[in-house]
Amino acid sequence: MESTNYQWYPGHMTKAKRMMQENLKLIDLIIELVDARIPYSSKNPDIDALANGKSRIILLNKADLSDSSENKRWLEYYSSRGFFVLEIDSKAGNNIKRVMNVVNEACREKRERDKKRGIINRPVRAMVAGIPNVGKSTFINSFARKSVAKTGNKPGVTRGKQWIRLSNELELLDTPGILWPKFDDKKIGMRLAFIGSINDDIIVSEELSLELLDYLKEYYPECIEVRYDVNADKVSSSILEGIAKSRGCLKAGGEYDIRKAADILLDDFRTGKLGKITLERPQFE
Ligand SMILES: Nc1nc2c(ncn2[C@@H]2O[C@H](COP(=O)(O)OP(=O)(O)O)[C@@H](O)[C@H]2O)c(=O)[nH]1
Ligand SMILES: [Mg+2]
Repeated sequence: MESTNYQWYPGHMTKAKRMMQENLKLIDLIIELVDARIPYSSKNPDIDALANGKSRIILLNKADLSDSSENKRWLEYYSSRGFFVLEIDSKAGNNIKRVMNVVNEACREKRERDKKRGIINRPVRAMVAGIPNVGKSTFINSFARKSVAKTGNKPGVTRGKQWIRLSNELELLDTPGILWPKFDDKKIGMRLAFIGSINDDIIVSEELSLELLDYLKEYYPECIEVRYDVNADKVSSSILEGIAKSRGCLKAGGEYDIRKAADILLDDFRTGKLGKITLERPQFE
């Protein structure tokens, strides 16, 4: 299992890409997980070229942590781009039962094509994919538990790969495809760091927290005000100082410990204590 704060080097990316290309040969359907708090930046764009011709599902995972009105807009956005979409919370299992309906929708055309060619009873093969820490393993466990329990099926082994037989119509590759996060753009890198998906060491937490505050004070000022009792209508460095003050983050000499306040803010955001927050707005053309 890949770990949290996975560091990506060119070697990792090449390997992930190669694995993805091999797995894509075996499947009909890609179930791609993105993080509902950053549905754009947590989606690897390279997959679109590699996935040419496959049925596509996008699941907005961790929807328990994101803004539900923004979830709706993102679902619309990806749906308008030809994806089948659903918001889910893999950890609590919310909406997981509906995934099978979306799978069936996404595969309808393929099944009809098969039928016309006289191919019957060939299950659709799917793979779960996404960047590290987006919730792939949690989702597979939850989805498999919910589906397998109903059908009483067992995992199967085929062509050297482990498949989980979810129904007579669907088999899921039991190891997810790891997509490489793409952060050539500094903004994207920042957003991936906000959710804790790339190593904190790359960007110092103080800088990161100031960037987060720039966004929060514009879109979710009440979240800052409610949690820290700090007026959000100030420059971000003053807000951070206000957080240090209200949380009693002091250094030995009595100075505010800004680094500590930054870590509190980032941790509160990541764990949802700040509220349900989405950090990106879809751009409809
Ligand atoms: N709040 C929340 N946490 C989740 C959800 N799905 C996964 N997680 C958490 O995200 C972390 C990474 O999940 P994991 O399945 O290991 O991600 P993977 O690297 O893509 O396989 C774990 O701490 C999970 O408990 C979700 O829908 N909501
Ligand atoms: Mg995993």
